[in-house]
Amino acid sequence: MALLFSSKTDDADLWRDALADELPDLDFRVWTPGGEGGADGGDPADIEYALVWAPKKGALRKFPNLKAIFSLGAGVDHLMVGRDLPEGVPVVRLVDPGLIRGMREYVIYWVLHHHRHFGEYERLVAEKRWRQLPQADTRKRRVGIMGLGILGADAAAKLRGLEIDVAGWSRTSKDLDGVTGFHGAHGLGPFLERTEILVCLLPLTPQTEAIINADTLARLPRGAVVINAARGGHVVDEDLLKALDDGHLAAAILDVFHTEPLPDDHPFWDHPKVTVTPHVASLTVPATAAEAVAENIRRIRAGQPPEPIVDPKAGY
Ligand code: NDP
Ligand code: OXD
Repeated sequence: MALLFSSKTDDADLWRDALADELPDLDFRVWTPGGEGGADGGDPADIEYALVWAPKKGALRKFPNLKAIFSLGAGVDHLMVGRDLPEGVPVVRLVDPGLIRGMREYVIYWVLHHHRHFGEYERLVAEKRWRQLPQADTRKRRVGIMGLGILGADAAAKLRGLEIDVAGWSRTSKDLDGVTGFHGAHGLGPFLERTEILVCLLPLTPQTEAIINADTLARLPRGAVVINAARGGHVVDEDLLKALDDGHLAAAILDVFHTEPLPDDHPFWDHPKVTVTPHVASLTVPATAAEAVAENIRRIRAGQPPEPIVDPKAGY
């Protein structure tokens, strides 16, 4: 029985080696990028597991013995929308310690960049100007994290470790040590009103699509900073640009975009208040992620459900 691997960007050899360390008996087969299947996937009846990013619509339906679809990323929006997945086969999210560490670093780096005015120092130093700006009190710096899941909760805890005043917003109520919790539609306004640096770590679902828009941005205090490390679909680009241009927002750090790679003519590239990173806030690390995939295969072999399974209704 075999695992089918398919991705245009992830390295099949790294995954093969990492999974072989964990499960030497696993038959690892690479599928045509894009998920065509067929010859290089071998006999469809052999396939028990799929490890994929964004297979073509309906492509996973041809495997009658498929037991689980493992996402190659923490986000599953690319899998849940328009893929026509086989019914009854669980989609399993990736929880990778390497991915968690990477996201934590990205968030802390950019929060501190703005908290300590390092962008302004870069500009001053470029003009050979020796000027010391007032140092804000860390304990009064109010960071707000949208999404308190695997990645958001970790980033919130690590920012708390720096004594930053952290709040979080989630769908259901959360009680995280030292983190001021807000949840649901009624909690969004008060959460935004107290947030100087907004970090988006939400999954992209019909409920969270376009959530960073003119109305929500207007609720942030003047001079706020937006960091989006989740999905481009969370942001209404025109509204963000307007809020930057009219001075309401001080800066935006954007890692994810509606179209990736970001098109050459997109205004984000050249905007003086926007920093673009190429969807690298955190990359899946096969060496650590394979452990989680292997553990779930062991669970399935032992008759237990894999975890965490995506709730198709919630979309994440
Ligand atoms: P999780 O599923 O663990 O957490 C999602 C969080 O969002 C939960 O706290 C959930 O609330 C909250 N949420 C979901 N829907 C809503 C809603 N309608 N209103 C309010 N809160 C909501 O996800 P992860 O932390 O693992 O990942 C988050 C996202 O980060 C991924 O979906 C992916 O898009 C992105 N990502 C980006 C990367 C990059 O390199 N740029 C790398 C990895 C991930 P509740 O707790 O109540 O369920
Ligand atoms: C992910 C990503 O979802 O890399 O893991 O964006």
